[in-house]
Amino acid sequence: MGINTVIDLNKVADQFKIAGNVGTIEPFGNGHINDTYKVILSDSSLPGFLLQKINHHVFRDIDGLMNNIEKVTTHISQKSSDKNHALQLIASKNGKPYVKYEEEYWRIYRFMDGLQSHETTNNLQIVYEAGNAFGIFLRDLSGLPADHLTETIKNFHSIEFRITQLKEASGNRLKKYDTPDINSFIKKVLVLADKLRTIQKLASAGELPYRITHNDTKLNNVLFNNQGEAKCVVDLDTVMPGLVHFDFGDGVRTSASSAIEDEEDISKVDIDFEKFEAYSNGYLDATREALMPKEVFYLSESGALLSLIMAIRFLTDHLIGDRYYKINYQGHNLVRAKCQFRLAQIIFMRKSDMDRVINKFYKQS
Ligand code: ADP
Ligand code: GN1
Ligand code: MG
Repeated sequence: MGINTVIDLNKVADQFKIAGNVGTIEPFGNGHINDTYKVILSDSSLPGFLLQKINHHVFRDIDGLMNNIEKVTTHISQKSSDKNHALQLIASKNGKPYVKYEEEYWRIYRFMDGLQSHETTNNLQIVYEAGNAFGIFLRDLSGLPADHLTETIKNFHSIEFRITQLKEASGNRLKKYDTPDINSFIKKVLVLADKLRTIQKLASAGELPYRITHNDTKLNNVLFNNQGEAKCVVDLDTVMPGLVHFDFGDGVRTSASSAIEDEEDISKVDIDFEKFEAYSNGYLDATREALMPKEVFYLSESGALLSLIMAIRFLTDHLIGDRYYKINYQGHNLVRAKCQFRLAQIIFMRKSDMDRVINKFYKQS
């Protein structure tokens, strides 16, 4: 019997301090890395829980990871005026933030009843709110020194590291991938990567500050109420020292795109400028005072950078046989890579238009 049967999941949930009897445990969410379940209590009028199996092939230092999450949730909850919507870990019966059960690692959060995430949206209020929520997240955590957190995945958004990984994967790939179209695709990706090295170079030279950033600012990592107000930022596994460009860029990639992340019809892939305006407005409303002008100056390059990093990561995973991301079908990672590459190209071409928008909202108070 596999670990993910109902019986095993009940045994896992039983390791935590849950007030009430567990009724059902159902798969939940659309994450590419961890396995997430909703724990519903027998008395369904009581709030439920969110159970997660942490992917320990991706997150190698589980102690360091959970230590980060404890520090971040505590800090945010202290800052928040809305404690009801602050993300809260539930301790194990041994008082630990996670449990090791049959060689897998598990944790539980309080379930945020009445809130929902969106995979994509055309509602500009939701886009504004997503930008604003991630901006507030960055601002709130600016009071916590960046070196207090462990780097949960080394070089996570380093373009140089991702290029090296792609070149290695390309060099070691199986014969079946040795097609002219994949070769020309890899070449095009590397050409654009070469044009997007500035942000990292400046950071390495100490000209852009490392802060505590979220590093996975996808739209579906914000929970909203029924009025479209952002109430809670989730998915804290990659919260660690980073650049504001990683957060703003990944937000643009997901919240301001006109297509889903794995759109097969490349002609549908575009940046939606109304959404870009709304996201920038929301983000800068929260961070205007916290950011240095130099950080703001390079925000317009970050959407292309993060889309390209994602294209490289998906392409690399495709070439090594889909070992990192969950896939729904054969070739899924290549479809994702092509979509993200197209998005990166388009955003790169519209850099000066983006600059104008960012400047407008930066100067507006
Ligand atoms: P993954 O790392 O796999 O993306 P997440 O932590 O983002 O996992 O959780 C998956 C989804 O579950 C999120 O997109 C969000 O919709 C939902 N979610 C996460 N945490 C909570 C919570 N505490 N309460 C309610 N829903 C949540
Ligand atoms: C992964 O876990 P999830 O689905 O929120 C990935 C992110 C990517 C994202 C692309 C730890 O995020 O970096 O941006 O997929 N997380 C990790 O959809 O690699
Ligand atoms: Mg997530």
